[in-house]
Amino acid sequence: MKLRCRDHVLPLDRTLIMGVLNVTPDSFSDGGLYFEPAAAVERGLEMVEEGADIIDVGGESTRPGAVDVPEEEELRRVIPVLRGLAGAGVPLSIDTRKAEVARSGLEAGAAILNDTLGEETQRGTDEMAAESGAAMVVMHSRGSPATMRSLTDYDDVVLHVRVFLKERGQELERVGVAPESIVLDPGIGFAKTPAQNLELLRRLGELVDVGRPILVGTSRKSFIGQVLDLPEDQRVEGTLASVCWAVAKGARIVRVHDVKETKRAVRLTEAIAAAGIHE
Ligand code: HH2
Repeated sequence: MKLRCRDHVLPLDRTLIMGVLNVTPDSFSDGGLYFEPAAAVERGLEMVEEGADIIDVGGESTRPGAVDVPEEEELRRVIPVLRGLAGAGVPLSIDTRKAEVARSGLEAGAAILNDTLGEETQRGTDEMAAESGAAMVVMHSRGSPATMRSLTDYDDVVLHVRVFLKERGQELERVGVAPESIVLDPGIGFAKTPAQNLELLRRLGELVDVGRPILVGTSRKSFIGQVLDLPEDQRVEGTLASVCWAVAKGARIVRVHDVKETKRAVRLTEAIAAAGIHE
């Protein structure tokens, strides 16, 4: 399996690490740290040094309860950072809920659209991916950051997310997105209870079975805090446990803040998975 995103073709026979770069004052974990474009570019380059295969640039927090960011402000945050990282040698991804930000992000050099709208239908980005050759990450969510906490009723969360992702993948192919440019993501923490997040991870194999690469984003999220009773700045070990579990279950891309630590943990997980196969 390969991931095609504009000029880049990334092998998927090993796990890809997507480094999180939030150019926001209020993201739940790194909010405020990289709000200045120069600091954000520096952190992006540092993550590439640490082994990130993709850098995901976002200008609006999606944490439950986050306030909406006007389009001009979101553009002001992300565009200089995408431009500044254009020569970094790895594909850049633009994490946005707005079609106009996605369009400008592509113009500024992004090769991946990270579509976190989920079941919301005001998108308009599918055709952009088809026309530009960008890859598209389709993430499951419901409602908006303001409402998602109350939208957690599912008969069976895994089956629901599976059907949604499968259908979105087919829809993308219908508008002309290449099959090798489509990535599916259960949207850990988006309109899910802590128990539902754990169940999605436990049964991740049912999503892998859809037959497209799966991206998992658990990094420092609150379900880890709930299980371990730890604040956001002490969730690295919990993140690594969840990432290794996801990789063992077949996830091909992991979205994380702690790139260096994740790289080491994932390499060991892969070594275990491959042990004895080639002897
Ligand atoms: N999680 C977050 C944001 N974007 N994109 C994908 N594809 N999958 C995810 O799980 C995902 C995502 C939320 O995490 P973070 O960026 O750290 O926080 P915030 O939204 O507060 O900026």
